[in-house]
Amino acid sequence: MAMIPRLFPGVLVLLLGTFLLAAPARAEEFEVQIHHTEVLNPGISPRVGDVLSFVNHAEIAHNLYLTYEDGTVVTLDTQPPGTTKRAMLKQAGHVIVRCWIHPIIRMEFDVAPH
Ligand SMILES: [Cu+2]
Repeated sequence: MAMIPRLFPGVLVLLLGTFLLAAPARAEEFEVQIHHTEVLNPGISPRVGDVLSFVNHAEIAHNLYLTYEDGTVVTLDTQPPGTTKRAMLKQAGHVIVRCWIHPIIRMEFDVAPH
């Protein structure tokens, strides 16, 4: 009977260790600022599952879209001044961010596998 209390903490530590090893890496969020004619690339190195939050610092609306390497396009819809749009990165590989309204806007980065 006295063995059970002594074993119990050990089992808990084992369970906790298994849980920590099995837990997926936490997703990160990267902030990207948009101005009138450019998206400021902060030199991000995101992974699949991470989130990019685009903050519109311009006094004009933008409508950003992401193009993945396989041609998949994700549109973030119209983004009025002062608003933030978030995009969760779905695929590894090269991604290009452009604006439907202002073709001069362009930002590129690579997404690492999770
Ligand atoms: Cu724009």
